Amino acid sequence: MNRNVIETTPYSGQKPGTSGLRKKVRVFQQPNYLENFVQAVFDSIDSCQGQTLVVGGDGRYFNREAIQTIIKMAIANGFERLIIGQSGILSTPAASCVIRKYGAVGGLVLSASHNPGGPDEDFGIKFNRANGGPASESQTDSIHQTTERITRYFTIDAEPIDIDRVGEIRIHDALIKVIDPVADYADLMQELFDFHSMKQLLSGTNFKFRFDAMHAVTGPYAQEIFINRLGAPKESVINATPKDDFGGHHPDPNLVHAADLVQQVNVQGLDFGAASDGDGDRNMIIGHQFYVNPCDSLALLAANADKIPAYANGLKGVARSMPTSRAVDRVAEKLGINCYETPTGWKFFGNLMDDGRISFCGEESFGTSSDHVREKDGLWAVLCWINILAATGQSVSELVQDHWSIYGKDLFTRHDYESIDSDSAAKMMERLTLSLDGLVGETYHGVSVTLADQFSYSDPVDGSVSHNQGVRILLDNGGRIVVRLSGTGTEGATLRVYLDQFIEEGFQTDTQVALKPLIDLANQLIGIKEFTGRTEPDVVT
Ligand code: VG1
Ligand code: CO
Repeated sequence: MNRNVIETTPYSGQKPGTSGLRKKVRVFQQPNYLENFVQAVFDSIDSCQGQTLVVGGDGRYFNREAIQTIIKMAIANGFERLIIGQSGILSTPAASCVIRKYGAVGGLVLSASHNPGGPDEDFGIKFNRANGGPASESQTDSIHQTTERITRYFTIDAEPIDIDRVGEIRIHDALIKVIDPVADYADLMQELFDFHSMKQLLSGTNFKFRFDAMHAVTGPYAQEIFINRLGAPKESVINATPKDDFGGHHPDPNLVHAADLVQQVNVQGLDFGAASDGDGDRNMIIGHQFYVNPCDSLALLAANADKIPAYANGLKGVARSMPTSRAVDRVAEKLGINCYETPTGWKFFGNLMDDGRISFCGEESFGTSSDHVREKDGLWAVLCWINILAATGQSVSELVQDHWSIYGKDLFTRHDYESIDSDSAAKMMERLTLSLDGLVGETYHGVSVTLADQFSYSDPVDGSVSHNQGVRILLDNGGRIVVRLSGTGTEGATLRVYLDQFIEEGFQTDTQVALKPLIDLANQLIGIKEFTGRTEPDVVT
């Protein structure tokens, strides 16, 4: 094999964020930009020689070019087997499943998740390790350090590979397997759930369901699972063809961006609606005229896990990201299992699962999953709901309201301020952090601050410590304010303010109205208007 050693020079800023490296497509299209990062990933692996690498993505613009580049570099770096999703498609959870199933040393997932796609939009790349989960912080730090001093990368001369046909291609010593991106994942889902009763529900005439794939990666998965295997009518899956620009929309499953789905469910009187994001790891759950907050969804799934065959013997434990409401903690307490609180991002759940400490975990940002893979998994969450709906015969709203009547309700909202000036955002966070010590014991409209700190996480499995994972302000009336800057944006900074409050009655109250005093206090303590000039958030979830 003729391995070409190509000289290169570093780009600054190739630092993976909450979930991989995300930049504008045009940034990735600069000469050697992608190559530098991919080589740094390969250099972070002990040895690529003879190993298996999985490659796939959410089908967004630039995926195909990136895959051709990666194939040649992977072969030059000594990989012996490459597993590639047909047409470059692999949802994030499917990539995790395939890495685990075929004993790969890791995988490259090409996605910027729910961020828009197209020539002027976003691209991203993340490395998942042998357990199928996101690279650890220490590994992404080492990748970043390598990109800052990189001088060369390896590649070979080869014609573009046909990735649209399932089959095997040999180049030099490497075997390239183009696989059906759906089959392994769909088989895994079939092992976990009670497909028999779910099929009765979905193929019957009493239950109407709609899934919105948002022109993103889950279309083919949803068609195979819901329609082919579970017998749902064809019209159950909408926007099912992946497009490289997601049809010009944000493939982000929330009430704003999945408004069509919400309208169909409400106007047509459907029983259950769900949507997933660009790379298939997020989920939104709605019933008729009823929105399920993701924090509640996690708690409810944990409380009802005994109805799902794979989890019927009990959960080992649960975990949630720090900004996620404490609804699942209440379930864990009742079940007598541990509940872990981790920083934002899926990379912190992997160790807990590998160590057998947790079965379910989730984030407020529409992410829920279990130890069947090491990523969050949108369709898995939807299937959990269908399984529970089939087992109980209850509606979405009945299930949630029953849950609240047992556990109480954690009102939760997140306010995002997008594309704010990065320097102002940094100054605002600095000022807030410096003020924390003085906040404890202060009283605002009769409510006192009991704790104010920057969240640090000590991983109980490997002992690593992650500092500065977001500001927490706890109040003596059960309220909580969490503040952090996003690590997935590609333009300026995004401020996320998370607000939650536990209540034991009055569950029908409007969340924004009920949380208004907390929202006002947060705005005042953070100084949002003062530092950013903004008076209203851009997105409220
Ligand atoms: C956001 C969410 C976080 C999630 C991450 C990746 O990160 O808040 O909970 O894990 O996106 O999800 P940030 O740093 O912007 O808040 V995905 O579906 O975008 O890969
Ligand atoms: Co995603």
